[in-house]
Amino acid sequence: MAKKNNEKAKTAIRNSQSEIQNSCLVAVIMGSQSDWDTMKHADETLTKFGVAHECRVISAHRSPSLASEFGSTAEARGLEVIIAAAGGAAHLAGVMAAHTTLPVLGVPMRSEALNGLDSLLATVQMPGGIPVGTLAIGKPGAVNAALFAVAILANSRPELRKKLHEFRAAQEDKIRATKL
Ligand code: RP5
Repeated sequence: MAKKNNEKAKTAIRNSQSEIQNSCLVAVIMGSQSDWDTMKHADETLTKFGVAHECRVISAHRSPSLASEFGSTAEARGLEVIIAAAGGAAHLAGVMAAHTTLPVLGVPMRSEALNGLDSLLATVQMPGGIPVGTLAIGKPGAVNAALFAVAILANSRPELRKKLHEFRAAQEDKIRATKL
């Protein structure tokens, strides 16, 4: 079962990596394929809201030229938000922010060595002048980064704003209906 899921994850990343898609509004990038299990939740959330997006593996350290090229061309390709996830010495979001004025949302991955504290500090502690909006470690951060991206896009897209209101109302209904 785990093997099947892993194959599915690999295919999903391969498909999304095939071409740089010009029509995408959001890019979900991550430092390693090992981040996909967490970042698939950002992918799922954006899909739920019908937001055109691409998911790719780009490493600030292992593929620095690709990272630089991706960040520098993002605006011209029509992207409006970049979600960048990385773990450990997590520089991906910061490197993206260094190359673009688009909003960059960083998602720290839960690392084996320090449980994500390393990723969190590396992502959040940007020098003044190059902002990264950092979300929570792991899955909640992946989901919230996608919701934050939707909120940014919703500023100029009433249909997305409506969907966000509906999402919040459904969430509240669920809490109100919970019987213990
Ligand atoms: C980071 O190093 C990645 O974002 C990942 O979270 C971490 C470990 O990567 P792998 O060694 O699993 O490829 O660059």
